[in-house]
Amino acid sequence: MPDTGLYLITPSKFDLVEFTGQLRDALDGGNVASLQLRMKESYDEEIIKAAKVLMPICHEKDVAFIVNDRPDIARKVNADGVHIGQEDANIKATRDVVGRDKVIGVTCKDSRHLAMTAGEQGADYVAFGAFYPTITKISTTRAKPEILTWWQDLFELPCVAIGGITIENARDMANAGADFIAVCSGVWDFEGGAKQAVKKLNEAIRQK
Ligand code: TZP
Ligand code: MG
Repeated sequence: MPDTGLYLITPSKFDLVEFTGQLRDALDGGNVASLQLRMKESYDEEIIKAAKVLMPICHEKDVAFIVNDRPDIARKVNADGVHIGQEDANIKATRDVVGRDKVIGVTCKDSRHLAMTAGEQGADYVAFGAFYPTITKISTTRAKPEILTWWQDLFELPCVAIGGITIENARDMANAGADFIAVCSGVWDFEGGAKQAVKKLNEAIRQK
């Protein structure tokens, strides 16, 4: 099985100058597959401005840039993809907005049915969670690691594990079958700094 990838998620609110430094630091720590811009408390103009600043930093390091919730903004800034929830736009409408060559990721909570439906409708990855307690997202479902193993055994489409993932539990997610682990506070709030967090997460998810 290939190594599990690291998928970073931005905090929902941040100072752009400060976060730019934190992101550069994080990306110096080791391999990162993608960054999701998840600005839940900002105006469109702020999201677009952040995308314009952060996306080139990601692209310098071959990190895919994914916009949360908003196919329209993903298209406007020419991001690499969009991550949508069950309450956001549907997959077919999202595909029409972002185009065939962009990534569409879909939150499937703890539901096998939602994940299979997302796959049938053309999602490029499915995300399960939350696997551990998290303060980043308030009302969220709890998923068990078995859902990752079940998905990995049956389907080719990548699965992303999300919710409360830290350097302590990342290996369990990788061993359960996560193609990617998505991490927010486990990186940005790590006491040793974002660079160390990325380094240690890489060590944790590397297959031996
Ligand atoms: N979806 C399910 S849990 C979650 C999202 C966006 C929050 C992930 O953040 P953290 O800080 O890694 O738990
Ligand atoms: Mg959403």
